[in-house]
Amino acid sequence: MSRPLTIAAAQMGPVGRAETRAHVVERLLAMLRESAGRGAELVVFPELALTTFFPRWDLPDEELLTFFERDMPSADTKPLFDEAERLGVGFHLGYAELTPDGHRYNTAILVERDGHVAARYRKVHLPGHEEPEAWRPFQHLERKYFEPGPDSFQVHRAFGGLVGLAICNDRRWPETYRVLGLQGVELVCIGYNTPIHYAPDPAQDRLAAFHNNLVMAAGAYQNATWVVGVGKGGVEEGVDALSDSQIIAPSGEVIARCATSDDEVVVAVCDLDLCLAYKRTVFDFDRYRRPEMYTRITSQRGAVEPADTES
Ligand code: ING
Repeated sequence: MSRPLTIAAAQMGPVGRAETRAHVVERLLAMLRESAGRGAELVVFPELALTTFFPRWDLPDEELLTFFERDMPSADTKPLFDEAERLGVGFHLGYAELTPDGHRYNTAILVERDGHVAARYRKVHLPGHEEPEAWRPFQHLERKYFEPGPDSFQVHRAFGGLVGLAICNDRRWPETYRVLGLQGVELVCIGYNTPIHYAPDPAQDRLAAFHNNLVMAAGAYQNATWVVGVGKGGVEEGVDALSDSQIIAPSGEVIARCATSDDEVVVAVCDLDLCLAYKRTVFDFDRYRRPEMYTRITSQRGAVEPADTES
């Protein structure tokens, strides 16, 4: 038995501060068509795919709000929805959302092959800082510009399987995958915009690609799910961001990986039934997990005080 789903990771190169939505959508359409031409049924685009990574600047409100979408689709993005439906291809798209009642989220949607929005997720783990910090070479003001998503990680029936969404920093937290794994997830779509330089601890910079694969491969294997991680990378407005987009099997193996820091499509046939080979053996949660033993660590640190090198 197999349930093949052909997936494209549609990585983006830099998006300029002044790049129009229409021009970005043209780039997305080109990758959508290339993906469809190579048999893809689902195309995964990055986090905040429609704009530059604007949290790198401290912006006045009037400019800040130009980076948010009030409608999805909007007049600028509708061509993407229309072409996808014409091609019978679904897609994942990350963007900055401004809701009618004024809430601002870092959002991702999953659009099925018939054009309906099968899932919408708003980023739970917001990294960075709440106010501008002058010592940084660039800002990371997601915690100022976005509210944390109000909903947890949710699995949706789509593309013949069980699909979950997560965004960027979410991929670094094991809870993200386990909350989805406990719902039987078979595919996790994750867009990211990851500056390579991590100002609070530059020693981590050299490990950006290593950590990117580490967390997604671990999440995939430990929850018996496919993971598709897709970046917007390259030097964007002077800041070098990680590309390294990849399609990861439930085994934890990378079966397709981008090789550039530009707009690049990689495609793989992902058999969703491969998840069952792990869910029914090593990660048979009902048989082997011991949740009754975990409650002591779920929400609190251990009994021993963590080493406090500050003192
Ligand atoms: N970006 C980064 C990410 O989690 C970051 C922020 C970079 C956190 C490096 C820790 C280390 O990939 C977003 N947008 O979350």
